[in-house]
Order: sequence, then structure tokens, then C-alpha cells
Amino acid sequence: ITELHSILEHKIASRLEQVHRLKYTYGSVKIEDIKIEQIVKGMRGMTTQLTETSMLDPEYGIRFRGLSIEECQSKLPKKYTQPYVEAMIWLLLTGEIPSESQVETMRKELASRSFLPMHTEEMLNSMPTSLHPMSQLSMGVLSLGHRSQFDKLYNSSIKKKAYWKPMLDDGLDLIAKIPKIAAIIYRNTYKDRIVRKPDSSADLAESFGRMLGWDDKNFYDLLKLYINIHCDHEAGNVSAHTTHVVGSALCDIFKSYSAGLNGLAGPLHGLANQECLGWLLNLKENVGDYPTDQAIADYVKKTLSSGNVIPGYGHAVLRIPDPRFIAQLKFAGQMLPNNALCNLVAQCYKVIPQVLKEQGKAKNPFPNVDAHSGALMYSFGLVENDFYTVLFGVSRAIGCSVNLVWDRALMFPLERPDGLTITTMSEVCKKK
Ligand code: CMX
Repeated sequence: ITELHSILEHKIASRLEQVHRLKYTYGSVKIEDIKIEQIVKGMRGMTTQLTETSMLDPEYGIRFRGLSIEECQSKLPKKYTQPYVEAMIWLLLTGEIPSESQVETMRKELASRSFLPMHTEEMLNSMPTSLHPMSQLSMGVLSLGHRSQFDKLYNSSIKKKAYWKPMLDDGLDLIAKIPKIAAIIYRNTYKDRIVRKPDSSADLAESFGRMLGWDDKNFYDLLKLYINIHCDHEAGNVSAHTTHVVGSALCDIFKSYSAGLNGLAGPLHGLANQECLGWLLNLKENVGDYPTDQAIADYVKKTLSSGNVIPGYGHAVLRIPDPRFIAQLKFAGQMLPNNALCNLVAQCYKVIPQVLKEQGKAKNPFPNVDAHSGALMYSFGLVENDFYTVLFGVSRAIGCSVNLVWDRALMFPLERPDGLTITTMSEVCKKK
């Protein structure tokens, strides 16, 4: 991991120069005007963040350090059909495609950190199983702060410039430990409360799959795909943004990401994948395994006319079918060509956009990542849909941690936008 430190030292130095130039040379350059409707409509289309790891293009989809999902799949070191999660972590941290030996270094580093403190295990084991798995996850992550290196060093004489080092230490801890927290929640809530130990000879996805209770290399491959495509999605989404804002108050990564997870648990964000599977199973029950397109369209119209949204469709930024959906569609086509539920997802993709277009409300009538993930998990036997957002949370820990490391490396300040009262804003409008 010394190598990772020296790569990062080098990259951070050149990025700091750029940030310095942005601040002092170009500080007064305007990049856009803000319209009132943007403020009222949840800050849509307002560029307010600086981020290193990924960018979301409405017409192209996500790029991780400039690479599309397909490019990541072809360029990053992989096992079976999908890149190692460790390779994605390296890419997000450094912006470089890792070698096989760098992936192995990362694998060993994470494996050595994958144990949990006793108090975290005891706390998780004492939680009521009726508590939503996301609430358990958020508390499990928060409890890791007990050993935060950032908190410890912040209270010593560490210089601001070096904050990123303990943040990286904590970030690797979070990424390494969160699979075991999730596995305990899963086994306690739905199974026999027996959790295997992390497998120090396996990669992160395989070790996680084993702890959840699976002995299936295709399932480990699905976990690699799932974690990689969910690990980061630019800076403005609720979980990433929340983590960033809380971190800007110089909270440690565990407090910051625990807050991010609470945002991820919202039905308009991460919880949609739970709702999506529920909706899909209801559809299947209503229209059968091999429905006509018309039967699906009628069911969709019924959902809309009862005032509900179609889960898994639409997006705040994207204006195309989500490439994360397409990656899962391809995976399902290869691994589960005769699976009725996955085939229903594919058929919905043909039918639903047209119905949403006719309804004329959604700016993006196409599927997002959540339209497929639940069906894949369900088909591999992970059927408990209120656990799905926990899987999302395990994945997103990567992007949120890497971003906090870079936030501290670039010494970003406390985030504190201004607010106006509705009366004041109305008065401003009247004067225009
Ligand atoms: N079904 C029905 N109506 C939809 C819709 C859908 N899937 N998506 C958007 N609309 C409606 C909105 O509810 C809104 O209606 P009102 O004007 O009556 O409030 C209108 O279309 C315009 O919305 P929008 O600007 O297209 O979408 P937003 O940016 O406001 O919201 C999102 C985006 C994702 C919350 C919304 O599309 C939605 O609710 N989708 C279903 C839930 C879902 O799949 N969430 C997962 C998001 C994935 C992620 O977070 O990564």
C-alpha cells in the first residue's frame, strides 16, 4: 500500500495546483446562472460540486475516471467475466488502470482489514430483526468510528495537507469491513444467525458472497458486477452529496457515510430497488410468466392511474437507458437466458418507455439501474428485497470513501450554501 500512497502523493500535488488556479486565477469566472425554478425543483442542473471519481453525462451515462462501464469491463483485471472490485477501487482512487499485482496488493490490504470490532458484532447481534436492514447498516457503520484514525490524528498535531492519509486508512477500513456488517445483518434478519468468517484468500466479492451464504461462482460474478456498477454515480446524488457535506465538517468517514446511508435508504434513491422487485413480482403475478406487451402496458397504466410512479424508470439526470441497466441486461442474457423474471424485465424495457412517453410527465422514460438489479438477485436466490439497498450501500461505500479521501487531499472547505426565505425570494422576483 506504500505504492498507493506514493501514486496518490504525486497525483494530489498536481491536482492541488489546478484547484489553486481555479480558486485564485479563475475565481471570478461565472459558469452558469441559477434560475429560481432550479432552486424550487431540487437544484436540478445546477453545477455545484467538484469531484474526481466519476461523471454522469445525461446522454451517455456514467464514466468512472473517464471510462464507460464497457471500457472498465474490458480494461480492468478480471476474474471470470467481471473486473475485480479491488481493481475498481484502485481506478477510482488513482485514475489509473491497476496491474494484476496492484489488484493483489489491494485485495490483501482489504482482506487484512475485514474483521469487525467486537462491539460492532455485539451491537448488530442485539438489534431487533424487525428494524429495517438499512437502519442496522447505518448504525453498524457508525459504530466503526470508535477506531477512526482520522479522529485520532485530527486531535493530534497533524497538518491539514496530510488529512487525506488517515482518511484513506479509514476509507479502506470502511470498504473492507462493510461486507461483514451486511452479511451479519442478512444472516441475522433472514437466516440462521451464523456468519462465515471473511475468506482472506478470496477477493472482496467472493468473500462477501461466502459470508452471505453462497457457494456459487456465478453469484460472486454477479456481486462483482453489482458492486462495480453501483460504486459511484457522480457527486450530486443524495448518498454521495450527504457524505460529502457531512465530511466537509471534518467528520470521520464513518459518521459521514452513515449519514449518506440514511439518504440511500430513501424510496426515491436507493430504496427504489427494493420497491422495483416488489412491483415486478406483482406484475408477474397479474400477467403471468409469458405476458403479451399489451398486458404489461395495461398494468403499467393501472399503476400510473393509481398515482404511483413506475419504480426503476426515470432519472434525475440521465436521459437515456441507464448503462448500468444495460450491463445487467447483458449479464442476465448470458447467465440466465431462460429465466422468466429476467426475461420479463427485458420485455418491460420494450414496453414501459412508450407508456411513460404517452403519459408525458417523466423527463426520462427509460429504465435506471434499479429496474434490473432486484430481478438478478432474486434469480440467484437472494429473494429478500428489503436487503437490496444494503447491497447498494456496500457498493456505494467505495465511491463515497474515495471522494472523502480526495476532498481532504484537495483541502475542500466546509460546505455552507446560502438560503433565502420564500417571502424574500418572492420579493426578489417582484423586483425583476
Ligand atoms: N413513473 C411515473 N412518473 C414518473 C416517473 C416514473 N418512473 N419518473 C418521473 N415521473 C414523474 C415525476 O413523478 C414527476 O411528476 P410530478 O411533476 O407530478 O411530480 C414528473 O414525472 C417529472 O419528473 P422528472 O423530472 O422526470 O424526474 P425527477 O428528477 O423529479 O425524479 C426520479 C427522478 C428517479 C425520482 C423519478 O424518475 C422516479 O420517481 N422514478 C421512480 C423511482 C426510481 O426508480 N428511483 C431510482 C433512481 C435511481 C437512482 O437514484 O440512481
